[in-house]
Amino acid sequence: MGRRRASQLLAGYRQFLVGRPTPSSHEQSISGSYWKLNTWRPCCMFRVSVGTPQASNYLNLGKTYAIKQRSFGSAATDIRRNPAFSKLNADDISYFRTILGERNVVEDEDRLSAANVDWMRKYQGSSKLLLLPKSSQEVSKILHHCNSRKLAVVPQGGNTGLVGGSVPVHDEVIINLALMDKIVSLDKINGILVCEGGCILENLSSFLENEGFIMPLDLGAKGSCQIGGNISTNAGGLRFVRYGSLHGTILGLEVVLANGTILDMLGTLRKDNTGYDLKHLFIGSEGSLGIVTKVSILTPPKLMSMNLAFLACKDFTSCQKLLLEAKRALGGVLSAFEFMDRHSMDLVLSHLDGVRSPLPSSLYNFYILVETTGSDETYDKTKLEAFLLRSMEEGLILDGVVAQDINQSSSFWRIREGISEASVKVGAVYKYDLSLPVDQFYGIVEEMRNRLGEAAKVVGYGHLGDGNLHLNIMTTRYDSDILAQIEPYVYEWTSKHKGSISAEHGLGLMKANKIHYSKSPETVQLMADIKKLLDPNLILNPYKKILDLFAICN
Ligand code: FAD
Ligand code: 2HG
Ligand code: ZN
Repeated sequence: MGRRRASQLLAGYRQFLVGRPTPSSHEQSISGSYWKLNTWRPCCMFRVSVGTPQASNYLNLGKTYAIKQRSFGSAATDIRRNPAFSKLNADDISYFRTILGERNVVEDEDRLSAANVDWMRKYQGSSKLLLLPKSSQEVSKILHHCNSRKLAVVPQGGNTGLVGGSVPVHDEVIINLALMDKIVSLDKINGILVCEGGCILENLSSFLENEGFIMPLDLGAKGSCQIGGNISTNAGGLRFVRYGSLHGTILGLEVVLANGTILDMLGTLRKDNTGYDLKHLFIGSEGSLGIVTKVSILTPPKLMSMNLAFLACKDFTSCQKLLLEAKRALGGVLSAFEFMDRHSMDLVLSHLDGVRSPLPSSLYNFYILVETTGSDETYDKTKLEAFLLRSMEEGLILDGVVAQDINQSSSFWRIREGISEASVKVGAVYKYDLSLPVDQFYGIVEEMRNRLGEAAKVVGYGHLGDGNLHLNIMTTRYDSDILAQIEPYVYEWTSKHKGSISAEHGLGLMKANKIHYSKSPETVQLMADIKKLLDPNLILNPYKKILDLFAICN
């Protein structure tokens, strides 16, 4: 892009501060500094049919156990029920009623059918019981009972997970923390929030923003996902590039173990080197080691100025160079660097109502969203301007626009955050969430597109700033021939390029038997030993995470 176009773009540029909509006024106020991205609730957005699995195979997991499974998009949808687990009986139900009360022991079919199926409507269980505890003590009593009776359980949060981890495979008892949604405390000097595990992420964000802080994580599912679910999946999301992993921002946890022990690790200290830092075991453990009931989290201060640029690039090399340039030029104010290809844009424009491209004159090969968040309006603006100008002069950016107000910024984010929602509207979607070195990032998308030809729509998007690619492959219905062309190719490719087959979504049911692509046998064995130590009866979220555990332990 020449200097003329660059100056046209920058002429339209101005710093924007947005006011917090209050119940009485939705006016944006220049004196305010509140920023809110879209608040849509993904669970309510759509329902799709997923087709019927047509093939099955037997997966041999070592000498000790053979598990029958059907496989679509890695979904092990027909795993044999572990015969060691008991079946629920009337005495169990009565006991749960005595500790939780009648209302919070749910057997209602409609409520159960919603809790039995995941957000994509791809994984479905047949649980007969949903429990809604109101305190850690109630969770403890439930687990103590389930453990002594060998009743399998599945911890469930907002049920927005994308790997089938949050729904039962068979008749596991569902324990959902939705009623444990209290804020316990906020240290306003240090920004340390303590809350219960069932708090909805967006509610925590709103609470904190009123108090001058923000949550260090933000994701498209914020209106439904729970902080306990975020921690259990070690969710990444849109602010990771700035605030890093939950392994860094979580200061403490309270966790209830399989036998009902309440493990108090709810520290609020930044530094504490007394013994092993066990909370890290539970961050990302996907409900397989314990139920996260309370959380202590370090929250950054809310900063006053935010800018969002929506940029177009001609090729992936330009996107890569732009990332380096953004890190160099924007340094500490860079708060998001998100990426999507033209196929992702096309998908969103075709499937989501009311979405328009901010750069409508052309469909470009690649799009990047660059967000800055800082405390000095003039300084931040100068930095962004210099970055945009230089990048345009170097030809890294073909076209671009900077949001002028909160509506524009919300509409830019809607495109990026709407890709998941659009992907499931096609019919069947095979989702891969890969960590890759940035120079290898887009190679697998092109390879899959060539490999599948007209048979599927292949889109690539994600958190380029973190080296996290979302590869989504869509067809009108699930098909074993398509799957055979995708897997194990994608996993082998990722492993060969020293990537990870799960950057942020976890293994869940989808990748329960794929861990070896990213972890050594010795590492997996130690994980199995830890699981056996903490959950000897394997009641917590069985058949997920590391399917081999099931084999190893039986
Ligand atoms: P659930 O889906 O209910 O559960 C997820 C896992 O955690 C399950 O294994 C479950 O057993 C376990 N679990 C839940 N609560 C607890 C608890 N209290 N204790 C122990 N285990 C528990 N993920 C990202 O990382 N980054 C993103 O940017 C992102 N964007 C998304 C956008 C959309 C539109 C959608 C639908 C999903 C997105 N996700 C993203 C995936 C998902 O939202 C996250 O994994 C989220 O952290 C899951 O939280 P949840 O409360 O819905 O957990
Ligand atoms: C995102 O970054 C989420 O939008 C979802 O992690 C990715 O749906 C997906 O594949
Ligand atoms: Zn993501």
